[in-house]
Amino acid sequence: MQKYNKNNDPISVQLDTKTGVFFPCPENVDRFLSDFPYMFQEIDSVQEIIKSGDRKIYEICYYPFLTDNSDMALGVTTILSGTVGKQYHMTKGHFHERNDQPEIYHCVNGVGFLQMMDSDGNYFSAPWEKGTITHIPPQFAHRVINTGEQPLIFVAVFHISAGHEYDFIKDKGFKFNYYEVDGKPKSVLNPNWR
Ligand code: PAN
Ligand code: ZN
Repeated sequence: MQKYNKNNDPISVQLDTKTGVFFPCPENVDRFLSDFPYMFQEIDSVQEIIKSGDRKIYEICYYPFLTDNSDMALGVTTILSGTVGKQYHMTKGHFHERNDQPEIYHCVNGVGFLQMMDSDGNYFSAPWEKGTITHIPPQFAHRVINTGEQPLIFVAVFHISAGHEYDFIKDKGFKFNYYEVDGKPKSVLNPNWR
């Protein structure tokens, strides 16, 4: 995240849970397929999409609540519906740099799964729908999959100092990937895992 001024007064922000429009949005990040092609297993489909102009997979709006002695933040993520080949759209996924930093994710629209995994491969997948709130303990990587036909929108609450560590997931992936099989989501062991 960028550097922001501190504000010790209470602040309220507004989220439209149907559209994901969040106001005010001081920092918006779009993630395209070409930003994380390695997460998707069907290489021909990945190359075809990128060659024909790329595709936005999700966007995040970050809002920092910095005071003189605290650093809470919100991130509102909207994952567009779709698949790359048969693999559903998802976030990159990451660990936190700090090993004492949990996070709360709150699904406000759509359906899918929140995958969580520690570095030993202990793995959990929480089925998600509008209204599901999940506590992600420290030292668990987290990644969200949109398996529905609507945008999947979720609110993340975390400390900015938690940091993002993407390399482990980039190198090893998650233990399981989600594919559309006969119109339904199916979890399949990642052949590249370990
Ligand atoms: C979230 C994520 C956001 C995007 O705010 O950063 O959903 O996912 P990736 O960071 O994996 O691309 C969060 O977990 N913050 O800690
Ligand atoms: Zn996180």
